Amino acid sequence: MTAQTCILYGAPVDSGKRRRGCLMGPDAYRTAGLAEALESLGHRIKDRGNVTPAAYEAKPHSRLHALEETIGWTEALAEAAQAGLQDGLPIFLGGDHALALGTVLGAMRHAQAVNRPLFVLWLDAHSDFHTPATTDSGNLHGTPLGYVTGRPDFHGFPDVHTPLPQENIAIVGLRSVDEAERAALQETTIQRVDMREIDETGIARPLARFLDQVSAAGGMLHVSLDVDFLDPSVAPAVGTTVPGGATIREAHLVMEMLHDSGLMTSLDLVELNPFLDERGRTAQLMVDLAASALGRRVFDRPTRAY
Ligand code: B3U
Ligand code: MN
Ligand code: MN
Repeated sequence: MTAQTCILYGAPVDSGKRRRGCLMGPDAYRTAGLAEALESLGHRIKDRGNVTPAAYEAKPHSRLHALEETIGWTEALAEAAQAGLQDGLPIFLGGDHALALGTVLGAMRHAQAVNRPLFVLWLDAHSDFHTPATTDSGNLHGTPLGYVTGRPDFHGFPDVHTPLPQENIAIVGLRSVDEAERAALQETTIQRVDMREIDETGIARPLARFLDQVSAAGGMLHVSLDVDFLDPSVAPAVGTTVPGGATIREAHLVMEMLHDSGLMTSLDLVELNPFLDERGRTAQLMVDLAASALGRRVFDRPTRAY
């Protein structure tokens, strides 16, 4: 296994929705031993502490929750992601999914600077494809994929100069998609793997298809893991529980395949709300999944096609 330099950034973003608690995520991951787990796999760990949002002035909005704060986070996290990618494999300890407005933007800037295509694997019950104009909830954690693909109405956010190509995105684990998102997604070439497809074919097949595409293009791969990708019976520490999610075994298999592919270049761990956890079990599971993505395994085995 190749040793990596893993760069940890706490991203205590809690502005992407109304229910509070994700700001405690970075502390929970550190308490659950993320750095130690990755270190024991032979990696070098640099913990750069917590990112803080760029200065902002909050204004009252009738529809969008904490818009200015989320813009401040987007600016700061895009810079952190760019800096982290220059030095190793950045891992963002969230924080809610609004943090990905910044981390994916930073990864896009980095990929452009090194002249490589960027791919995004979105492991989530939701499609997070809203724009500020289409969201019913006003919660900006439901918008990052809309933002990075260049959808309109992200006023005040950093400009997305070159949008992420739709065909470079796969969303896996879908089971809660709003009508406006569904209509917009169906007009795109974003790869959508819902729970029905996972039940019918297993999770390995669609994932292998996507990883082959990343590999063939010589791409970088940003992975965004939302706690609600998992079934709430095994990962209760999340505000937006949707039954019928991935099992622990499916999630580990995804992470193990990511490791075997050698393609992952940055990782978000998002939506952990430690206030809702049961004796730390969700934080621990997320740490274990990160460890699988960085090479933890029961036995070595030859790489094989799926
Ligand atoms: N699509 C809904 C629900 C949602 C999106 N992301 C999460 N929940 N975690 C919305 O509010 O945009
Ligand atoms: Mn999400
Ligand atoms: Mn979600």
